[in-house]
Amino acid sequence: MKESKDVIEYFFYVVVFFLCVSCSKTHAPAPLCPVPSEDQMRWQEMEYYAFVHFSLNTYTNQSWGYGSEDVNLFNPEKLDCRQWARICKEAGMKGIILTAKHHSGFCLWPSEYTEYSVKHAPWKNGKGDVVREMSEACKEYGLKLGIYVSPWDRNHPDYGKPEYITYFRNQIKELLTNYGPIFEIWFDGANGGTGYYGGADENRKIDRTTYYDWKNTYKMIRELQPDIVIWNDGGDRGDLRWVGTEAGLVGETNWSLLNGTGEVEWAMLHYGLESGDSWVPAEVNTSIRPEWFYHPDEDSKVKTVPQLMETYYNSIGRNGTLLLNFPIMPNGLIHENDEKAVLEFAATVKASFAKNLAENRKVSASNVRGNAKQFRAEYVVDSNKDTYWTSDDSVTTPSLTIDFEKPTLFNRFLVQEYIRSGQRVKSFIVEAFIDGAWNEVARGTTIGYKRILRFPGVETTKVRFSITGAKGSPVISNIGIYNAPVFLNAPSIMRNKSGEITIKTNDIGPYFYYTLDGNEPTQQSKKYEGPVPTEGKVNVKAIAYDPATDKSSPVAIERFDICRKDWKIVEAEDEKVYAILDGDVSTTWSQRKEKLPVDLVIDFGSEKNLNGFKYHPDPGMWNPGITQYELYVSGDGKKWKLADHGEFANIKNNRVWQIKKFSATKARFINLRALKNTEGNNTIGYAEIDVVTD
Ligand code: FUL
Repeated sequence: MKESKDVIEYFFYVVVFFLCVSCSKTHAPAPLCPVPSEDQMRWQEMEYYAFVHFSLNTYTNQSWGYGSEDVNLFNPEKLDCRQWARICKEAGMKGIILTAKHHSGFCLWPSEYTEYSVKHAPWKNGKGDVVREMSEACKEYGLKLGIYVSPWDRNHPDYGKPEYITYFRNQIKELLTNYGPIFEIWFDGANGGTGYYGGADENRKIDRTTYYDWKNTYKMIRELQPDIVIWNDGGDRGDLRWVGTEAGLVGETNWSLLNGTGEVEWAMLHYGLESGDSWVPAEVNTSIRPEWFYHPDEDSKVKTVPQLMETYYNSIGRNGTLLLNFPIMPNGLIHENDEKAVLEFAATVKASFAKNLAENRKVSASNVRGNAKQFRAEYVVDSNKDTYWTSDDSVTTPSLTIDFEKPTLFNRFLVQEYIRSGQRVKSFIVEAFIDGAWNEVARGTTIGYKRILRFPGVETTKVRFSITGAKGSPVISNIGIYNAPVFLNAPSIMRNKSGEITIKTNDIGPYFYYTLDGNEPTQQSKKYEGPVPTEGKVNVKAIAYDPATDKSSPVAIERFDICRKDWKIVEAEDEKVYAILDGDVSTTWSQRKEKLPVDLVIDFGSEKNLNGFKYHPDPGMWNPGITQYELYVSGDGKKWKLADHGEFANIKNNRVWQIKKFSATKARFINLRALKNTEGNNTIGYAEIDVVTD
């Protein structure tokens, strides 16, 4: 009896064992939390969408409106949101985020709660509504609509008081109720400071961690728009994160994870946090021009295709989305240069990823989870984002081999994790089988939703993708191998203090051709053989040309004002200060004084007709730049007159040339007085100083 019971028990355990084994073979890997929500998934798959910056300060050439600008300035005689939507659609974008209210507080919709809006502007006799026109244009072009609504409001008298929160929520409610589905809401991190504030004209500080009571605001938002994703750089963690720079790149290592509470340091924004307890993926926001709002001086500074491709690889190619901004012109349209650039960019992206050389190729894996069909290696090349290859739980470093069966040339490797199962991969390598051996072609760290590696062209019959570190069994949904067209970068053009022009590039091997008379450079133009001496104002245009491929770069353009040869920095303690006149923004100088203000006095050597000046902050992350300034002029260095004062609004996040114009004045000396800096201390950093003369 006992024996037969033992036998039955034995068989029972055998059956259970086999059941368990076969079950474990067929089960998908358990999700490695945190994982994305459905809203975050939908958003991530959009990959690429637009920002448009348009407000009253479009009419005053400012980066940030102060809140006192006259609503009568707002009269975009050709405003056409359909033009914006058409361009974005043709550029392959999936949505548009509109600055419904920027820091000036001016509302692009006729808000019930303020008089500072389109309803008092001459445009359409106060009957216009840009948000409405944008939402209709998005609908017509099949694009999603997003809303930027600035928490900081430099116009509102109550900003800083609890009453403002009710006002702010009422505005959010209007925007999320009256314009259809909103895919993303954007709360800028710039919060508090000087402003008009209904005439108070003062400095107002708020505690950005508590002032807005984000928790309840989020609750209201999610009730009004259950599918929305929230971007917030200012307080409580939203659904998405800023990447710590507006220059158009996220870290090569990019975890879509952060901790739900606690301080977020810069590195966490840029690289994510491997051990983070919440899914907070990265959105890379950058402008197609240096600045966010339209400035006519930047018409020649629209990013070129190679620059935009660089941004593409550094955002979408690094597990981020790309939010690319168009500044709207005062007439209400996107400038033709921006349209041309983005359409060429779109065509280049299309050409680069036109043919997946791995598609439907033979693939074998070192390990397939439970040897089960539903996890087999071929799923990485089946063009289906819902199927994947994965390994046994015990195998975290498997590899895959893709067999081209004939020599194939490629220079891009794209890989995607099935992120519904969590972000798992910590590192991987790509190898090519050449002359009977595996040779490393490239290596990467994190993958996430999408990772693209670039490298010089390699010809091979077989490619091996090996995961070298992962948090669990890797879950890979897609692999793409491409041979993308390669471009020459537009060269950089600099003029040093003595007036010599230098032209250079990081690409290896090209020649340069240039003109100094405003004509377009070609191979028939002057060939660059070394520094070119120049005097006075010059307009330099240059191209790089590679004889090996017979390809030219886009045209680089720089307009230089008077030569800085005779300029002296008054009371300079050492020669290092002249880094700020050497034409190279990567060489910098800083001065630290007991207290603010901090002066920088320059003697031009002779009288000049000034009508503006230029300041480039230190492009490095930590050296403070000037945020509030006064610019004094003098004929003798003793008697001074204030020529201009104002702010360099957004230089902490976007360290680009700041150009300020003022009424023409004669001067031999200027004093750029720094009243405040980005860090609230007494150190002031400079990369370059220049002037604008008539
Ligand atoms: C920044 C703002 O201060 C800029 O003006 C711009 O709106 C950019 C997208 O965010 O922080």
